[in-house]
Amino acid sequence: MFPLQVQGLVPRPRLISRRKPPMFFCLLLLLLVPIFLFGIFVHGQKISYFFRPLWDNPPSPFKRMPHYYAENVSMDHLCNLHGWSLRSEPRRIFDAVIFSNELDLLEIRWRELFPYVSKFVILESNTTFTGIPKRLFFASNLSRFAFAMHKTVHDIYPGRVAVPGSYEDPFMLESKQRGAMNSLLRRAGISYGDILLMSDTDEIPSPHTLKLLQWCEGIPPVMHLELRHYMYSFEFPVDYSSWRSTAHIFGPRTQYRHSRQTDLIFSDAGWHCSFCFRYISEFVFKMTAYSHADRVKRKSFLSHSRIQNNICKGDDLFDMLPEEYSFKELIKKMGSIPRSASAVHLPAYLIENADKFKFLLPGGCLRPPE
Ligand SMILES: *[C@@H]1O[C@H](CO)[C@@H](O)[C@H](O)[C@H]1NC(C)=O
Ligand SMILES: *[C@@H]1O[C@H](CO)[C@@H](O)[C@H](O)[C@H]1NC(C)=O
Ligand SMILES: CC(=O)N[C@H]1CO[C@H](CO)[C@@H](O)[C@@H]1O
Repeated sequence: MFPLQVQGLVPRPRLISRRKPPMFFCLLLLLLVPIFLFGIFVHGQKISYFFRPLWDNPPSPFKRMPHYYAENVSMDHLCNLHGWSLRSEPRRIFDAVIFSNELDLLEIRWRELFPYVSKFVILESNTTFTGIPKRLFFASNLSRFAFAMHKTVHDIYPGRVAVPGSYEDPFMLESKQRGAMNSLLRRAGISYGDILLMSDTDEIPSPHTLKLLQWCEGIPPVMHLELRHYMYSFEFPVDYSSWRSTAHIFGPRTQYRHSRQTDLIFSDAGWHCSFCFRYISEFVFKMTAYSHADRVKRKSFLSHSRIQNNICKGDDLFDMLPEEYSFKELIKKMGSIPRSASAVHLPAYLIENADKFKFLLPGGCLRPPE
């Protein structure tokens, strides 16, 4: 009895649901397909970034060199721990940056590295990498850097303004400026055997890293510097992913670059503070001047209130997903960057002048417009 009842009951709902659905499904599809297509249209980049682990291969891994340091340990002992030996005299260090508009970070960088650097070499263009005319932020704020003028070699790169409507490849303009940096370095008097640091203004090697480069014999001729990556301020530590900056023993074949040059990377060698600006107007400038200006997909991305909101939440300014090559890493990094309350192991000049640089420290996320 019982099984029969079940058999009799089961087909009925099926019959009912067979007759009605077509109309209903058609309507549903009619609604969902455009929503789906619109979603792909609007979030195409996000979707493709989400599936990056499927379509992109990770770059070949770096070989991480251990880095030993503690306060007040002798240079001799530190060199030995790395398998190097102590030199009888220090190497000269040349710190070369192509400057955009990071005035505050440039000041922290130069104050922090001043005792170790022989020459600060700085190239500033009067256009951005995207071919937009740009004020000469460094040249018009020289008084702020007067303390380092006797060590500074500065030049202005005559940029070309992009013709409206034409496309200028920002990476092309960037590489031309790197070429100009090579001749500026020679003018600065660099010679074979000197240390040359190639980094962006916001990639700051730590003083104890420079001391090792200066004082140890046996360091590799080229190594990347693994920097702790921060976003907006030292309140938002992202990870240790920053690798582009390099330290070279200058030689006949050294060329100024900002890309992968060797498999060696020196661990925990400093700080990379991206978009660490004092004023909202500086964020807007950087977002449009930057080699990835194409990431500004909508005008609303440049709205001051949206930028301020994202800074305080630790959210991405371009509404993008992190560039990760495994789903595990991607999911770990999705969403806002968690805040840190630590201001330990930061540049000493920043801590000594904490009042002047509140915006870079915990609790300082609110930024004036300009
Ligand atoms: C630093 O080292 C020197 C000698 O190596 C020692 O005399 C001095 O007390 C040390 N200072 C601290 C703060 O440990
Ligand atoms: C940049 O400088 C060069 C050389 O001084 C000049 O010819 C050019 O007009 C300048 N461009 C802008 C956008 O100011
Ligand atoms: C602090 C300071 O002097 N800032 C100046 C830097 O240069 C710009 C012009 O490029 C001026 O507007 C700032 O006042």
